[in-house]
Amino acid sequence: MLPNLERKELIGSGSFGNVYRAELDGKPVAVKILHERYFREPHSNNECLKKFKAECKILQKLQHMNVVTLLDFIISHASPPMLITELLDCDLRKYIQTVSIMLDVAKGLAYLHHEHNPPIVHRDVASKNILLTKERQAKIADVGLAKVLPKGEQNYCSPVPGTPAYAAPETFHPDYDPRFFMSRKGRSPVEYGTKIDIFSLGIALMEVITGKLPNPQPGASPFTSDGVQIPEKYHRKGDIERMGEHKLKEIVFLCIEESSDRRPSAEELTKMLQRECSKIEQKKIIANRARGEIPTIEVTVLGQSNVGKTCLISRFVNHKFPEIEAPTYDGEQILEKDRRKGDIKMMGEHKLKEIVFLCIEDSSDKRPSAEKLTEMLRQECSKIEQKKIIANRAVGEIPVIEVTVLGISNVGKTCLISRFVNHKFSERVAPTYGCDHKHVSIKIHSKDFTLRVVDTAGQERFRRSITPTLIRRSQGILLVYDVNNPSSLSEGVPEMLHFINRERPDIPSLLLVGNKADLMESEQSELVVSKEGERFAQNYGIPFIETSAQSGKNVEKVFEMIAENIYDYLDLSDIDTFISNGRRDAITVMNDPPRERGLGGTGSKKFSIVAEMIDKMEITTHKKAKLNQAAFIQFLGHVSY
Ligand SMILES: Nc1nc2c(ncn2[C@@H]2O[C@H](COP(=O)(O)OP(=O)(O)OP(=O)(O)O)[C@@H](O)[C@H]2O)c(=O)[nH]1
Ligand SMILES: [Mg+2]
Repeated sequence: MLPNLERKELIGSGSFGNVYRAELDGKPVAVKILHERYFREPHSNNECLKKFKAECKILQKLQHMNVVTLLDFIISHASPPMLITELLDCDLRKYIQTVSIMLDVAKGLAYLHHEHNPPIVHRDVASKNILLTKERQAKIADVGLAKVLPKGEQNYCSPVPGTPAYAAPETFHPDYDPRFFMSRKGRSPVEYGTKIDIFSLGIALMEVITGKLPNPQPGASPFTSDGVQIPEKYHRKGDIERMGEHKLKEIVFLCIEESSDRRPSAEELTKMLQRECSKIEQKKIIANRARGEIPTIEVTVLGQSNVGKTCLISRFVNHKFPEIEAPTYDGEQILEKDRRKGDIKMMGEHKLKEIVFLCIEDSSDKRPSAEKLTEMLRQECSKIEQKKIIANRAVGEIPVIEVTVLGISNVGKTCLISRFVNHKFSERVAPTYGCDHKHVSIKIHSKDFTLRVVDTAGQERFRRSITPTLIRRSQGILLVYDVNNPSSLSEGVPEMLHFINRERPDIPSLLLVGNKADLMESEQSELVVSKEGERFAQNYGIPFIETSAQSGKNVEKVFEMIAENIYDYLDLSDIDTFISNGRRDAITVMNDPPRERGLGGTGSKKFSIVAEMIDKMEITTHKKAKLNQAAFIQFLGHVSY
C-alpha cells in the first residue's frame, strides 16, 4: 500500500471486491480492493494486468458530475489491484428513490456512451452501483470495472460481469456460468454493446417504480431447460405487473426491449426522463403555490405594448373593459419596450422580433441564456434551410413539400396514399419495393402547394437501408401502424423514431397514424386501441390520428393536417419571396455593421455565425453572459429578410 494511503473501516462489499473508507494525503476517499480471483488463471498473466492498467488510465481521465471519479489505482503483482475513488456516503437503496436520480444516471451513461470516444460500456448498472452525494445528486459507481470498447467498434465480445437480475438478454449464453463470467462450453464469448447499460437502467427504473429489487422469474436462469431463451417480458412478469399503470412504464418497456437496436440511446433516454422530471417539477410548483387545498396554475400574458394584454385580463377578472388604460410601468422606471418604441416599430412583423423581445426583457432573469439563444437561432436557421429546399423544388411558381410515409410492412401505407391520391381502395396490393412517390396539388391556408408523398417499403431489408435517406429530405413524416397489430406500434414505430431522432431531430412535422380503424370489432376494442396509440403519442409528444384506407375515414384529414403543420411550423406565408429570389439568399443585411464587426458571409450563414459565436462565448459569470447577449441584439437589429 502507498505510504500516503491509510485504509480504515470496511464500508461495503460487492461481487468484485471489498470497499474501505480510507485517506489519501489526508483526504477521505474510498478504496476498492478487487478479488484476486479475477486476475488468476486464465486471466492472471501479464497481458491481462497490462490491459486492465491501460483501461484504468483511460477511466481516470473521465470527468462528469454523474460519474464517480477514479482518483488513482494501484496494480502490481505483489498485491490485489486497488481502485481509489471519491468517497460518497450512501447508496440509493437507503434513500427515497426518485426519477431525478434516474435522470442523473442516464446523463452519466450518455457521457460514457456518447461523449467518450471510444464509448465506454459500464456493464454493471444496478441500484447498488448508484451512489448519492449529500445533495442527493446521483453518480454511477464502479466505472473502474467498466469496459472501454475497442476504437471504432460498437459491439464488444467478451465475458460479461454484472448483476444477473439487471443483465440484458444478449449477455447470456445457454451455457453461461455466472461463477466464471463466461460461457462454460468452449468459453465462447457473447456480443454486446452500450445498449446493455440501457437495459440495466430500465430495470433500475422498474425498481424505482415498484420500490422492490428486481426479481426475474422463473428461477435465476433466463433459459428453459431446453436452452430456449425466455422473452424478457415473460421472464419479468411479476415486476411488470407490480408497476401497474405507472407513467414511466412505457420508458421501462423501451429500455428492456429484447432487441438492443430498439432500446433508446442514453441521450434519448435522458431527454425522456428530463421531460418527466420537468412535469414533476411543475406539479410541485403548482402544489406549493396552493391556497388552502386549491392548486394555483400560473399563466403569463405576453405581447407587444398596446396589444391589449391588460384589457384582456381585466375583462376576464372583472368582466369589464377599462376605458383608458395607462401603459404598465414597472415602478418609476420606463419599460425598455416603451423606451425603444421607434426601433421596435421599425422591426415590423419580422420573424426574429420575439427573440429580440426575449433578449431585451427588463428583468435579466427573464432573458434567455446564451445556450437557449443559440438554440433559438439554430432553429431559425434550420427553418430557413427548409424553406429554401421547398422553394428550390418548386415547379413553375408552385412550391413542393415532401411528406414520407413510414411503417412496417402491411400496415396499409400504399393503400392510404392510393385512397388519398386516387380516392380508391384495393384489397389486393403488392408489397412496395424500395420507394415510390405521388404528387398531389393541395391548398394550404388558400395557397397552392404540391405535396410530394413518398411511399416506402415496410419490409425490413428495404426499411433499414432507405428510411434514413428519405427522412433527411422530408419536411413531414407519417408514422403508420395497424391498429389491429399491436407490435406494428410497439416495435415498428420506436424503430422509425430512432432513425428520425438520429437523422432529423428538428423535422417540422411528425404524425402518428393508426390505420385500418374499420377493422376494430366493438366499441370496447376501439377504446383500448385508441388509448394505446394516444398514450404512445403523448409520451413522445406527437399528434395522433386514426384512419381507414378502406372506408376513407380521416384520410384527407391526415394529409391536410401534416401539410398545415409544416406550413405553420415553417411559416410558409412568405415562401413566394424565396421562390422569386431564386438561388439568392433569402436574407439580406440592411445597412452597415456585420462586416465591420468581423461577421462576414451572407444570408442564413450569418445566423449560423451568430449562433456559433454565442455557443463559443466563454461564460465566466452570469452577468457577463447577459452583457454579451446585449451586444448581439444590436447585430440582430441589422438582419432582415
Ligand atoms: N380493412 C382494411 N384493410 C386495409 C386497410 N389499409 C390497407 N389494408 C389492407 O392491408 C394490406 C396491406 O396494405 P398495403 O397498403 O400494401 O401495406 P403497406 O404498408 O404498403 O405494406 P408494404 O408495402 O409491404 O410496406 C392489403 O391487403 C390492404 O388491402 C384499411 O384501412 N382497412
Ligand atoms: Mg406498400
